[in-house]
Amino acid sequence: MTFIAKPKLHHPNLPTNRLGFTHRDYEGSVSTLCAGCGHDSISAAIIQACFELDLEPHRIAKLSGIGCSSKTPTYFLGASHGFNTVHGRMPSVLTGASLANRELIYLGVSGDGDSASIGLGQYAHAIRRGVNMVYIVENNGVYGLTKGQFSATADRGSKSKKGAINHDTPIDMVGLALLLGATFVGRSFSGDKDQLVPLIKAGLAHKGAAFIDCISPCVQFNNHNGSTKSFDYVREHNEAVNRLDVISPRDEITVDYAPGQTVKVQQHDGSVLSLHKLNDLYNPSSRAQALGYLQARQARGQVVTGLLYVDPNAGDLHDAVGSVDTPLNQLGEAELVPGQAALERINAGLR
Ligand SMILES: Cc1ncc(C[n+]2csc(CCOP(=O)(O)OP(=O)(O)O)c2C)c(N)n1
Ligand code: SF4
Ligand SMILES: [Mg+2]
Repeated sequence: MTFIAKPKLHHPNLPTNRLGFTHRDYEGSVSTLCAGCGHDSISAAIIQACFELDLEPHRIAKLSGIGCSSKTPTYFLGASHGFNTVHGRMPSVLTGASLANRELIYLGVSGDGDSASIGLGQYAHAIRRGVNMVYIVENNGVYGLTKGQFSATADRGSKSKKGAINHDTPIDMVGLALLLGATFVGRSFSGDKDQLVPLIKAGLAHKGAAFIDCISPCVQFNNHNGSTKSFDYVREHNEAVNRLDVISPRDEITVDYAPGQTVKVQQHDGSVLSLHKLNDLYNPSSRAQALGYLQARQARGQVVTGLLYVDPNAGDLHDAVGSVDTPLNQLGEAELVPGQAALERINAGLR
């Protein structure tokens, strides 16, 4: 059994958002993942982010590949569009869907195996093309679904549950996203909802390729001594660069941050990203500094979390290819079959 339907009954006075939806309207089926799996916490954060942003569930399309992480879209946004692709192929299916209908909000959910192993090429091209999406990797360093083999993000020297040592160099998805041109790059930890929820909200408000690497311990195969993706390891080595809130412009803005500690970034949809800098030297608007900071902290054994880089004026794939605003399935015959004269003009332009 892959899912269990949730009982319809719920408390009559659940809080509602501006659309009149409760939290339950953003949930999916009952999770069948192992109790304590980090992926379930990420699902809860996605539900909370969409509830708080007052998103209409039918405007969201959630896409994933194969893995425990890629199963999770069944457990949130039950009233949204969903597509479970072949292993590692989520990015190209999402790219196609986005080109066909730019009115939907695209959420790609994947695993470290799905995106850093078999799907590495797919991941790279979706990011470098600036597909307008939030791409979340639920990163546990193993193939959880197929019994805990090391994935390509497993740290060198980390130990499997059976005691094997990983000798390969890990792929840092965050460093790679920066190199590939992602215009929003963040990292968080499944056990840190206070950081993760605003990060997802900010990613959803961003126009362009937003990438979030979320360390998500696998309680079955990667939560033991010697693992660098366990709850204890990440808690001990976490270095948060900033704290952020996403403030919708419809809300009265009541910010109580001390002067000089806040960077406000206007997003394309009008929402404001407010960064509270814990480290005065950290500047999330510099790609080069983000890369240097990551590597310097990594050399000290620290896992940097927070919003590492954002370009608030980023464009996306639609801008680059000049695609039509109207979803393709709403175009009429006149637009789809422009006739002989138009064909001749195109052919002449290619000669
Ligand atoms: C083409 C193909 N190759 C291999 C598999 C077997 N397989 C299923 S899930 C998976 C790895 C999943 O790992 P990850 O994406 O990290 O997800 P997790 O289970 O750790 O959340 C593999 C190798 C498959 N389903 N399809
Ligand atoms: S095997 Fe690991 S990743 Fe899969 S559901 Fe269990 S704890 Fe989560
Ligand atoms: Mg994994």
